[in-house]
Amino acid sequence: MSATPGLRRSASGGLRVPPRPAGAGIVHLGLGSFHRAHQAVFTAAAFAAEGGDWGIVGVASRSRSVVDALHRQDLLYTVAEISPEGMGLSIPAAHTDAFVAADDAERVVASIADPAIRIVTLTVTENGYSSSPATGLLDTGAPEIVADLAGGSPRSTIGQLARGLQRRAAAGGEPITILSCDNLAANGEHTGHRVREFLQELPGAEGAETLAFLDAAVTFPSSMVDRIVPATTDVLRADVARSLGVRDEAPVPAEPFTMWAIEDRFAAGRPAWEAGGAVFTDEVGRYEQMKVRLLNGTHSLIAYLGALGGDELIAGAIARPAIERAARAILAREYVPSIEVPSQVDLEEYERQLFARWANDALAHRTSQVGTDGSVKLRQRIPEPALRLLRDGRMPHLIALSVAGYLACMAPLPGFDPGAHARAMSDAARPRLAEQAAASRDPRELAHRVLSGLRLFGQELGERPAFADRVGELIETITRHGVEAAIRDAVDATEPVSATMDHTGRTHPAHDEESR
Ligand code: CS2
Repeated sequence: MSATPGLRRSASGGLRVPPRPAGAGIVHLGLGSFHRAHQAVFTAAAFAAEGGDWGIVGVASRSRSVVDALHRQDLLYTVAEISPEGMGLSIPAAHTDAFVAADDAERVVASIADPAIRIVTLTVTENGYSSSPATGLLDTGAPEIVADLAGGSPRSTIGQLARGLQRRAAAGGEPITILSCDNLAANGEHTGHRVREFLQELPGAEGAETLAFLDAAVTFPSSMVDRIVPATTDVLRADVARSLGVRDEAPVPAEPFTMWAIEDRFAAGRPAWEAGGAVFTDEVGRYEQMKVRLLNGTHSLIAYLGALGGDELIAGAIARPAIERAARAILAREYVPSIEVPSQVDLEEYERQLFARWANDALAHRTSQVGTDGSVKLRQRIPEPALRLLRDGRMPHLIALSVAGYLACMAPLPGFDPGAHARAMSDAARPRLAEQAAASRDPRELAHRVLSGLRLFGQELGERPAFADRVGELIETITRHGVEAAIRDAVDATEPVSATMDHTGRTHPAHDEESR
């Protein structure tokens, strides 16, 4: 590909385009904005510090626009770090190639089998692992899995991994690491199990050799990733063009904060990602739990309540005292008591940062983006902390409010208009939820149908009728009296916690955000 005159010219204009790895050692599935503002930045930092053939071959699943734009720009793009203080630009040079899986499915398999590739990284979203909502196991009835099991070029991520590893095993079995970077609890284990389940489904002994290879030479470390990355906009393209003096068609906006905690189990080496600030730790499970509940769980609450209240942006939503009150209450009373804090993390500082990150109004992070795909995202975020309280005989009122907000946005009952931001949220479950809403006489029935009938948030939460009742009540309050009344109802109903458990398992007096 020819070098982008623009981005090259910008280098002489002051923005440094760093050298990049000569060879590829990583295949990345999911060439979206998040990867380009997170892992690619860490990989560029690792190369600057230590060199190495750790270039990334980026694979987009279907979308051609980013791949085409990147090729026109010599695989370079800008990361725009945006805070209320201003915008900082950088160019992480980490990619050595990019292609679209839907155009070249065979190449995905060949790339995973290529002995030069030593790591496959994934950002395919919570949706991309083909797991059954009810059992959590591989959904062997899902059309893409049925097709991939039947043979031919795989289309699902799990099929791509399994077929790529199958070919790699047959071609000599060089060790390799598969590293999930999605917001799932125990994401490494989860990925490894789904790949094994796929191989076990293959007829006869077809999967046996690959399963033995997996045991001997493939690792699936877990990792916790964190950086808020909104969708790119034309405004950002114009801002970047003004600052650089040239046009970048694929810039990525991101907050300044970034974090990556990784389990150090790599079968065939790894880049020095610590050069970019990554933490290698045995406590990844704790980091994941903390992030998926405190950041993502509360994010969902803010997004649904904000959208219902007419807020386009997360920053606008959290600026409302009622929503801030709900966020502080869910953190202090329902999420923080459910986690074990990693030993290197100062929880108070982490929470302080969360509120500052959500309040970053220059970032333009939309409530509809965070609210999208709630059916799969909430499944990661809410059932365990909710069940922990329910088992204790306590009602998780704020988690119930999150689910009520979600259903008010996604499955409005006749006569209720959730507004434009709720309508802009997409979710594969929308048609099923709309059917349930149409068949329900009232909010309580809707909540029961979704939680206990569809088991949208898992088996166990579906067996808690009191929780569904509470969700139904809160939907009723939202639709009759508005979001603020529902927040008052939910927050006033919770009791402040008296103690939380620290990472050592010891309890200590809770700092209840509400009382600050
Ligand atoms: C957000 C996340 O869209 C969402 O559901 O909660 O994308 C969040 O911004 C990232 O996980 C931050 O690391």
